[in-house]
Amino acid sequence: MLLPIVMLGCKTVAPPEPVGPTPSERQMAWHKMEYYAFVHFNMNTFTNMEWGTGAESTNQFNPSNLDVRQWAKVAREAGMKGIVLTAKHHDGFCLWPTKTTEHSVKNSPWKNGQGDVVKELSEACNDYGLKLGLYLSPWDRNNEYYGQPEYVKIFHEQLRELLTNYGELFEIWFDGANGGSGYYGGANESRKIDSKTYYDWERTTAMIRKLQPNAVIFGDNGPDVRWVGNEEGWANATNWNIMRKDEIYPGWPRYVELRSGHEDGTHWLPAEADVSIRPGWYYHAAEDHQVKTLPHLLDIYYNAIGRNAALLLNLPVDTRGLVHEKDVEQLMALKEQIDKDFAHELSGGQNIEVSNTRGDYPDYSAKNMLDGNNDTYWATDDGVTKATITVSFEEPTEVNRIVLQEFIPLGQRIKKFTVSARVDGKWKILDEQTTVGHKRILRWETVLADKVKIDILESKGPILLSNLALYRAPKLVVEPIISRNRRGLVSLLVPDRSVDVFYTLDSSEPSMDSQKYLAPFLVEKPTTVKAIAINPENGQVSGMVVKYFDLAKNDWKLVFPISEEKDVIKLMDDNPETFWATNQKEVIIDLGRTHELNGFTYWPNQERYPFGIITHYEFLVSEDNRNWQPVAAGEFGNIVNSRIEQKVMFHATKGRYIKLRALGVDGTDPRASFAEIGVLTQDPHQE
Ligand code: FUL
Repeated sequence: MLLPIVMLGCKTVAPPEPVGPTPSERQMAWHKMEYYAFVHFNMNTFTNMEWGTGAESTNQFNPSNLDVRQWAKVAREAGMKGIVLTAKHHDGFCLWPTKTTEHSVKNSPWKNGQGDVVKELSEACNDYGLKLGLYLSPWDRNNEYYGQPEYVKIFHEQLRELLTNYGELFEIWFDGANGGSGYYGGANESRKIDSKTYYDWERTTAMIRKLQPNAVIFGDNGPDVRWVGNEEGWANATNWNIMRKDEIYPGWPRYVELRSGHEDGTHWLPAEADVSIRPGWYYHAAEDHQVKTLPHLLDIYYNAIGRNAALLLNLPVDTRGLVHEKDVEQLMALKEQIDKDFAHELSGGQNIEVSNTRGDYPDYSAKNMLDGNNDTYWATDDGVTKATITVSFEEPTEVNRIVLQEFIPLGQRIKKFTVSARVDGKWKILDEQTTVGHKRILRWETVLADKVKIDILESKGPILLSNLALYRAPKLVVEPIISRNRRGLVSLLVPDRSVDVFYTLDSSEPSMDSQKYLAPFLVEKPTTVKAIAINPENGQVSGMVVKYFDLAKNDWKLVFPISEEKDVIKLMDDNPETFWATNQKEVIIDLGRTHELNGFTYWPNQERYPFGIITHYEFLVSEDNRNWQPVAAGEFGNIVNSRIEQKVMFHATKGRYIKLRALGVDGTDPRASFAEIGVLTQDPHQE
């Protein structure tokens, strides 16, 4: 290869040679996007499914108020750079009026069959400065020809329509789920295909390259972007952009390797981390209370983008055709916090020293890491694979974040590094890590340092860094999570332990003058706990959280059914995230002694795929476990769609034993499930 040679006095300084595989231009453009939205919106939205069978009627697709501009506005305001839409999911329904099948919007009541969701979104993305990507499921549970060569033609034709009619696309998304049971034009059978050969991937790729040369192709094995190996939104701390691609095929089960890449990879194949803001990919009203919290979303951000992966965050658009208010709220909370975390860069105006600079030439100087331009970089001499970068502050400075970026157009190199700070004259290692790649972000507890240094300990070649940035993120101030264990011990937890928590037990508003939370405390009697979090540094106060606890369950015993299973405790451990299920349709609990009871509570199963949710109940009370008094019976209205705690009040009745009987259970599973049962000796609303 002929390299341009720079003359410097009598010295020549050649640019570094690439190391290993390098990204294509389209991959580089994609790397810069980092954060974009997934939208799962399709037939499943209306059938309340995650995977439709393909037997759905086109009449079922009928959003009441579809507004793709709202999606685009939300994505834009959230700081995302694009949207990937499920143009067709496994059930085969097409969101555009395709010529290839009748199973599309053109036969739906929405806009009298005149609508085209893909077109509308492509226009909205244009207007909001977003890029558009499309998900086209190879698996099609509706199409009668699925499994035969005929379907592959249809699939390719669908792809052609999408690639030609909707402007520039940045990503084509192919899912790994392939083949299995389905409707298949009424055959209702199971069909198997060979995911390596059936779809003619070579032809598929060639068509995309020809019609959308700038679009990256996502698939388990790329060819441009790989799956990160989980649907939780995180990559491994060690994450290479390269993989031994020829070993991988759609459905490849070596998830651990997908999370970390291959150090000896043969192809550039970076990871995209996909995760939904709710448990499901599609909208289910039952999950309205399960939108991910800010601390959870922040962890996703740092463990995906901060670990050299792109983040594809899913918004399950609802049956109206809108991103739900609760999702919008959390997205904006994430944006606000990220903006705060990276508000002030600390190293920019400071003195930066490096142990080696390529040819001592200014084009490769350390300053290039601080110029906010990722096309310039600091580089070391050939053969120099260890180096130290030291940032000296004019005065001791608080710091708790670092962002590092390699100049990846010439390959990913760094294998091991540490970050240290000089605190009170002593060096302290803050973190030891492996890869950097396009972007690595590290978090640690705030230190007051006059110097920060990065020791690169191992690299595959000369070191090339385009960005180094230090930050002092503020403390995360969010509402405490109030929980009680079976023994009655109440904890008030916040993610940042240096944030103070104050609480009251007498229903008064908590403030800085209230009791400060130091350790779990006992709440055995009916009590309302109110709590806030306060940042001791600046007095920032979180929202207030209120939780009512009735009797603690320490002395409770399950007396029917008699079970040796250790999980039985989960129906009365004060933790609705855990559950117990039984074939018996009733449970009897001994409360340990007689109480005056005024009501009971029932938490339905909180699993992603719940079963055994009680829809119709009877509740009985007894003093002796023989003579039972029915005190309440009825329906838990809408419990399947909204899986929140149910509270039922009844006339004050004395009793030591309680019986909850399931008169109706949702679904076909023979069991009834109980995430939590409680009693009310007071009306929590009267508190
Ligand atoms: C999965 C699919 O099967 C899910 O339904 C969803 O689309 C997700 C993003 O990919 O594998």
